[in-house]
Amino acid sequence: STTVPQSPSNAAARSRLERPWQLLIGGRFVDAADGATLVSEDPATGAPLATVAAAGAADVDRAVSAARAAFEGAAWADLTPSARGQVVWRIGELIERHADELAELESLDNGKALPIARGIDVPLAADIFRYMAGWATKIEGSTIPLSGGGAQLHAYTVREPVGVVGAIVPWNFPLLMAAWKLAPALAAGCTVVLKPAEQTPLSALRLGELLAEAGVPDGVVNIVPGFGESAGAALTAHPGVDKVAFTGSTEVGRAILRSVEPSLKRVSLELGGKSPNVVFADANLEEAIPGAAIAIFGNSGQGCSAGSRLYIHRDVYDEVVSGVASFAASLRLGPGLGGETDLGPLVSRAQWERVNGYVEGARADGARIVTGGSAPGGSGHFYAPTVIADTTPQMAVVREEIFGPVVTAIPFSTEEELVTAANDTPYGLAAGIWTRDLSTAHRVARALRAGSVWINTYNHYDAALPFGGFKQSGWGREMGWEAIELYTELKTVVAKL
Ligand code: TXE
Repeated sequence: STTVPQSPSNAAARSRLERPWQLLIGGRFVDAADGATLVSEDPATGAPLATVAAAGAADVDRAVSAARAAFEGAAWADLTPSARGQVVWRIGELIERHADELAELESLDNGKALPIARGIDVPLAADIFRYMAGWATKIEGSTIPLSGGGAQLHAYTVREPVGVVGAIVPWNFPLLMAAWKLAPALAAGCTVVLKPAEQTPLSALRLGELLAEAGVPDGVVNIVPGFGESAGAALTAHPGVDKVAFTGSTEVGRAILRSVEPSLKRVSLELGGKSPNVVFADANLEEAIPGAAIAIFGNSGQGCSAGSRLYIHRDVYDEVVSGVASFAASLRLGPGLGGETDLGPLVSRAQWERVNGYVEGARADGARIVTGGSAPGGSGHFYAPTVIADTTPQMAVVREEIFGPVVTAIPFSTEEELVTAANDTPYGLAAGIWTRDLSTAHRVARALRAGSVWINTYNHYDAALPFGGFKQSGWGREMGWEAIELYTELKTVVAKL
């Protein structure tokens, strides 16, 4: 149907959808000051799913004040690191306890297949809280021997929370992207104003309802769904925000840098990608072919590290292209909660238009559509997984991030030619290498300019692994210890004894 959203089978998710969705400010759920709302839709049907309070500048201002008061208040600042770590751990436990409900809300709101939400998004979100909980007690400084001043001086460093964090997240992994920011920020002792994407605010708001039970004091986490140009821009420009943590498009990343120019607040950016995935002639094709297909078609291609440029050695080019194309054709498109679904719809009509525009552009430029390249029909924002061949390096489909289930298959002959082509991009988020040769694997891993390189696997994420981009893919690394560095300031203390 084009008018009725899918209905969750999980009773908690079903009943949650019957209650209003409001902003979380200072521990209370409230409407927007001007009463504004936005409508979140079910991408599988295009039907309205939920009406959600939409924050404006006044609401963001209230949320930042609440976060500032909480940052300075004893309830949070005076917690021992151990107690803070336990709060962060309990958030992970609560996510796990509510996993079925959160997964259904995520699948409905974003469109992704329920097994993906239940098997990837939700467990990884729980895991980052557990992982970061452990760091809360290990945020140490050092004592530093000095060259000048002799034995009369004692010098040391301490790591302190950066303060109020403005976190802005996208719609492709809504709960997980919120978790990647909340978990290290809270472990470090910061307070947060989180702005979910306007397309997918539900899972973050549901998480917000669980925070008090985990022991998060009022105002430590505030959640302000709203549009980018209003709520998002108000948050990045707000003088009460000490640090902006953003995941989204490179274009908005640039806008954020312009908006923080007067205040020079801290910024971390996780932006777009156009990641090369390389199949050498000696690769185990039984693994490389499905691996390359899942690397791009997983989450309907809506992943920043999607393996969107598939470089294949000429000796195995035809075999790999036809293998990836048949894998694509075998994927079952359907609604997220549909049961038999491998690939859900794209998140929105706007995203569908963007993806289709790239494919039509490639067709007009003379590229060959091996499979896909169209809507499979029916309502919802479905797009068939697509393989494109016979491209040239200058085509937009090779150069720009598509963020849909579209891969360009490009042949190469020598390793040198491959490395040059793979690095010929303004992005540098991730890369994949499929080979049985250890030396080739590590030599190419070293030569590729990318923040993550996967060998004989792809898109392997773990809370312990730093993730982020070279070049225009961003600033900073999320996850691992490096994420704690993003949410702390280092203070140097020198004392004359
Ligand atoms: O992203 P936006 P969009 C890429 C991908 C996709 C394209 C467009 O290529 O096709 O971006 O997607 C908020 N100040 N990625 O338009 O606009 C916005 O409300 C402050 C890659 O949806 O960047 C949302 O919360 N915030 C990416 C978030 O930014 C602003 C994931 C992301 O939206 C703002 C998503 C502003 N001026 C898209 N304007 C990845 N790296 O994974 C928007 N926002």
